[in-house]
Amino acid sequence: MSINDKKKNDTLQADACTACQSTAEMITKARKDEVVLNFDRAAAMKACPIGADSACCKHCFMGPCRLNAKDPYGKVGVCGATIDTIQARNFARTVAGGSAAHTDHGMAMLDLFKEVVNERIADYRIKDPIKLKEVADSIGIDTTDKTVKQIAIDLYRELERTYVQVEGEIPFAKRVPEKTLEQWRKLKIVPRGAMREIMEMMHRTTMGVDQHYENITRQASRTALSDGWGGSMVSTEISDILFGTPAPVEAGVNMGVLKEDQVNIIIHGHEPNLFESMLASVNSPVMVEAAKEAGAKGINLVGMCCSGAEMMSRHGIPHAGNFSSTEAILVTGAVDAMAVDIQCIKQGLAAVAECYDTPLITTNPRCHIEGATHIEFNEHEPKECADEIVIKSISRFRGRTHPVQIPKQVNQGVQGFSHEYINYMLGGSFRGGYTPLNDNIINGRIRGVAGVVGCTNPRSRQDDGHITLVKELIRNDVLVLLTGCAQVALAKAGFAAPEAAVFAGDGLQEVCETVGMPPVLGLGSCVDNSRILIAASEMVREGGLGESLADLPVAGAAPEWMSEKAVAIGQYFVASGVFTVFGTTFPITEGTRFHELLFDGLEKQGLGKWGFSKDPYEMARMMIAHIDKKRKALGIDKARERVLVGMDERREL
Ligand code: NFS
Ligand code: SF4
Repeated sequence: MSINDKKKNDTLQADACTACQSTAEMITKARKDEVVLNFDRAAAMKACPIGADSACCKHCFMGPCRLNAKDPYGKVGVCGATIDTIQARNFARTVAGGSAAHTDHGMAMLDLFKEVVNERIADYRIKDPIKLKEVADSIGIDTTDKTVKQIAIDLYRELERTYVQVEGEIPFAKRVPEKTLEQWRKLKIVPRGAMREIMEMMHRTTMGVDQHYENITRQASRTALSDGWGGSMVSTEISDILFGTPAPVEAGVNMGVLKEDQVNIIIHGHEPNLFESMLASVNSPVMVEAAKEAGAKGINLVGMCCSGAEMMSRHGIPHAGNFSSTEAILVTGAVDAMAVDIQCIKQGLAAVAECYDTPLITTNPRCHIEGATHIEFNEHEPKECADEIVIKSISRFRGRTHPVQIPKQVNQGVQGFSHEYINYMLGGSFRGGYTPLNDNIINGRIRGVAGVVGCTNPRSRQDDGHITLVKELIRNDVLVLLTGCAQVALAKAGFAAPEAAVFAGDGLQEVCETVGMPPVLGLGSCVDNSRILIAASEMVREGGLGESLADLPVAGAAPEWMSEKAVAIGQYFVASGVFTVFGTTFPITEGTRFHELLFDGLEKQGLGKWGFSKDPYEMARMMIAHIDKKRKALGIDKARERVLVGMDERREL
């Protein structure tokens, strides 16, 4: 970008870019420092309108072909492909890309698990043997009289099928409520193995293969389900087994978690193993001593994005911010190293890191970045890489030349609500049944449950969509489950604190106050969206709320999404039976048959459906209307009226 363009962008107020005060402070500083950030690049890069409508195809080179979204049926591609084929193929490939990311991450976790079980890695061990047994039991592995190691070996072998199985159903299909699974079987969308589904998806969307949008979408569902009930779920369950199942823990969030007088290291990415090893390394006496010698009071390890959300949920590690803030935080001048692994890592980080002499370190063989230092993380010798990152950060601290300006905000809150804990907290026994949650829904104190997830996107004001939507939902007694960047957005806005229950409607507030929980529950990273699927399945199994996932008074949303992974998540929620509403943008041409299928037709097949609105209030309205529709179908709409009248009467007294 030229300096002139940049000056033009400077007129864009920082506050218009973000609802996060610390990020706004850093945008302003960046402009003074003449450093270009993601927000500036978004303003300079007008989104391609044809791509935004998903009306173009470059799957072969008779094209690339552009159709006209204003007259969608007025034209076809050189091969004759219609707007519906083109959109369905684009959508399906997005799902395949997102699913590949989650399942490859999950498979890496399973590889790690195998090495730990076979005692080839000394640095990690099975931390939660109870969860190990539960997961094994849940997919029909006989665990009686078996040692932890035997169960672990059996579990490894079974879960490997999630990826490599050629025929049959993935192991976690056993967790799907029967009626939902029946529907999937009827539609032939029960996933075999993720590799097979993704491969077939890529094949079918290449030039001249599947040219019926309904058939393409069916395979997109199957592929997405191999992520949600496959790769992502394996990732969550194995990470819990290896590193511990989260339980509520207090954590500080926002840029103020950086410390001026300490060596600050940021870990940003998605796999917990790098982060776990960094934790060991920064606490080792040798490293702490070295930091002190360099004049630091200590070493401060903080997270960003999804692995940060996971570590915050599991161990209470401080979290510095979500996706849109990863460049802005470098502008503090206080970051002595940023180490990254995979996913959501902007290449733009390299240029910003260079401006502040912050070492940017890539660690995963899958993700190198031009201009960054690559120190490969080997889980057999994790200390090597982790220690080197710490040493680099200490030397950056010693030689700090840039003035340091750290925004002051830190928001304390409670994180770490695994589905196991949600049930326990609401009055059940840890790892028991879901009766209390169901009871509170049936009696109307809780109207329904919403999962609000996904990214931030510089195409909409950072955090604003998340906060506005969630405020509306809790005000209307909808219990909100959060993951990833959404979880961090709400934590920064103060909603992870139990005191935030005052923003909830009367019924939800009463439940929150009784148990001492915040009105929004943070579950961890994006792969931990699988916890929402498990919680929803438990609700069905518990009884009283219908027989399939599609019967539940629940809804999902990703108000500020940007990643292919978000579309994969959306499609596995939809295919699981959940109404899922996206904000910011949606790659589709309205008024087409494909649009009709996603936003209506899928529901008629017994699945969920998509919704879209740029307005978070409208998103909330759509979700609440859906929840009420489901309550009515279940015959529990009257109960809620009674509870609310009861609360008013109590007030009067
Ligand atoms: Ni999930 Fe989005 Fe990335 Fe995490 Fe954040 S941007 S799709 S929330 S860090 S994966
Ligand atoms: Fe054009 Fe068809 Fe080739 Fe796509 S596959 S680029 S629509 S000719």
